[in-house]
Amino acid sequence: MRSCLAKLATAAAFVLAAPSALAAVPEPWGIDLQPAATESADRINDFHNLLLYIIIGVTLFVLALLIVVMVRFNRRANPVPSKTTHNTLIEVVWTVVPVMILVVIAVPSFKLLYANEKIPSDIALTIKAIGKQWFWTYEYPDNGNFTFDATMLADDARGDQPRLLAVDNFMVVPEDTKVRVIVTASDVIHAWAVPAFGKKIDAVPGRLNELWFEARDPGIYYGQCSELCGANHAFMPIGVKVVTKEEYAAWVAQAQQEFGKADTAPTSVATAPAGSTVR
Ligand SMILES: [Cu+2]
Repeated sequence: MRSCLAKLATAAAFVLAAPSALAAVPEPWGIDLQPAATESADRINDFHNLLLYIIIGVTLFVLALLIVVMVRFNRRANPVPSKTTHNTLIEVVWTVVPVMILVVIAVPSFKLLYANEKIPSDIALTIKAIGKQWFWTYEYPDNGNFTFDATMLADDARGDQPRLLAVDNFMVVPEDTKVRVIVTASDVIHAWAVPAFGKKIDAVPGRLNELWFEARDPGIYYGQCSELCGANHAFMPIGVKVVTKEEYAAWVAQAQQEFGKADTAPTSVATAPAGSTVR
């Protein structure tokens, strides 16, 4: 009992000592994308901005045409309309120009897709995320194969964490490390998504999907289940805590003590090992 309390104290100390700066959360009245925490998210933000410039140009051009038509060709200004129905040059132009715009969009789009989807060969850490109704289970096969659940904390228990995003256990990863997340589900389709990482992938029962990220800065990054999965879909947030490599090693040592092995993962309250979340 005493050692159990000591473990809890260690865990609490770790949580309190860890960087408390919220690195990426939705903000009231926020209109832009969350600040990027990975190179993938940088590229997505850049592509988003490119599209924004293009769409502003197209919209202003169409607006200008509309104004010209309304001013110069209204009934009063132009009482006798032209009977022209075809103009080969303008028809070629309004076909070719949009095609060229689409090509300008397509090239960086395909490059971005490839860069984001291709799993790098020098992955340093693999974590498995399993979507369940309605929480996430994480397994750390590279660090002794421990496993734990991450459930949402209710309003009276969330402390400083944001509402509906607060979790009892963070998925902890080291900074500047290429992490692969293998994503699956045990009941229905969920989706693992963290906007600041620029990552989102479906969690499909009986199937392994994978994504990767390399977070630059320590901090806490939140996401949500992004596939409608049932009544409590809105209440299975994803909390990722990025820490320094030393802090990660300390967390692993403590997590190996605190959490059960993935191979004997509890499926019911009766077999839940000490320290795991009982529900
Ligand atoms: Cu879900």
